[in-house]
Amino acid sequence: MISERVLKELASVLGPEHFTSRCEDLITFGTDATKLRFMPDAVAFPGTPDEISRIFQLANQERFPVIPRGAGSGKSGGALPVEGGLILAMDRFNRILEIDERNLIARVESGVITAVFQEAVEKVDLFYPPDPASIHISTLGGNVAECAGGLRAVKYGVTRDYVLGLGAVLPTGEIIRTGVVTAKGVVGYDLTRLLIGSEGTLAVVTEVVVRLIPKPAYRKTMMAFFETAAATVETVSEIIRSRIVPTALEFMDKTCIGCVDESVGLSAPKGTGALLLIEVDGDKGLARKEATRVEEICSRRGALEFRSPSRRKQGEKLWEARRDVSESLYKLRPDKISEDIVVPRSRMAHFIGFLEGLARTHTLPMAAYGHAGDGNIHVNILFDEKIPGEREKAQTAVKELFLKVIEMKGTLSGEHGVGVTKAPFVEMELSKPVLELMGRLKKAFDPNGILNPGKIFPYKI
Ligand code: LAC
Ligand code: ZN
Repeated sequence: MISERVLKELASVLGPEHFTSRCEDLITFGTDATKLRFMPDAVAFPGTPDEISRIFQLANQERFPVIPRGAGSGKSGGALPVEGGLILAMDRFNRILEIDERNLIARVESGVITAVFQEAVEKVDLFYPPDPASIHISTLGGNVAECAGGLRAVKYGVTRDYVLGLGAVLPTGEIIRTGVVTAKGVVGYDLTRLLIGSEGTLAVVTEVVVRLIPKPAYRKTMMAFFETAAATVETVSEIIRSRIVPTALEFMDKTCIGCVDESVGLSAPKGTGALLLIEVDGDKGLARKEATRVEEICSRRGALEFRSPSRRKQGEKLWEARRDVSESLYKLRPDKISEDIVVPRSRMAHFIGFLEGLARTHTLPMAAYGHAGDGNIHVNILFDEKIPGEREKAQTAVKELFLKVIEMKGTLSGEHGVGVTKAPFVEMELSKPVLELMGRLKKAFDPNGILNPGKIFPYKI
């Protein structure tokens, strides 16, 4: 609990309009896309790195947790105040500082919504590819914290592949810059990469320097329906093997198709077990050739139907429907655990077979969709908390899922991070010396453990 005296001091650092400890204001800041709930003691809306630094000085002195928060769209609970404390809402860091068209670099504050930034760079014919499904809500700071991926990662890579440098405040109060504002730079340790994906546990990012690329001249969306999920992912493996790298190569099983169908009208052919949503982009001639080859592979693999919407708007509607899959699954059950495991792309069919078995054993509805081109599948286990035993059943299924993923030399998280939800499982993937080294790094950044405690590590550090 933060004492009344300290709350008053915080209010004076921030100004009363940028600080609240009123219970009714706090509730929304205690939850995120995991739908787990905790209660912070207060919320601060800092406006400058200097204010964040002063908050940290106070937090070290009084030993209260500080939890940075972007839009709260995280899926592993990274922004949750699990031990109470002060939420640092980064909403006021909302300016695009510079789009440098001569150097193809942009500087942007961490609270800017990713889609807003993308639109701004696309206006000048440039491109910032990372596109998490939450793109219309999530912020660049949140994307950096989690090293967000997204639909286009298969061709363009993830957040870390675009970030050149950061402006940040350390939990010990120093205001720092990491990396460069040039196309290259190798001076010193790569702290930029260390902070990317550190889930808000090492520093608070205030500014992001990213590289931009030219906007692709042409885009083409395609959709292929298959009888079985296994046939669908085998097609993905073949596309990858054929040295075609689509912009996006997304998979949706029958359950997911059913959930988005109402809003988008997919009218899947009879007997559909799963579909692929594919985009190619780049030079028009080359992209069209790739599209033809993708179509050939799909039909060779027995696609029930292959479509390629001629109008741009129709294609966009399909991608928006894809972005809505996660939320739309709540139509089936009020609760779900959504995972984001990754397996080798060549072994996806084997993995899908395992998932079908898992659903049968645990008699819970499960839905799988996601970035098949990366081997990154969102496994959703649906349940109803109110039905006795269902949550426990879902948790047992998660444990079995993770065991399988590790056995397949996969990883527990491709893009959502460890946060709170995967912390109990992290030792399945990370060895003791690795986790201990991470603990020592955390201590070096944050000796008093005030920044975002209770995340990543399965034990208190
Ligand atoms: C998606 C999110 C859940 O791809 O990562 O829909
Ligand atoms: Zn995803």
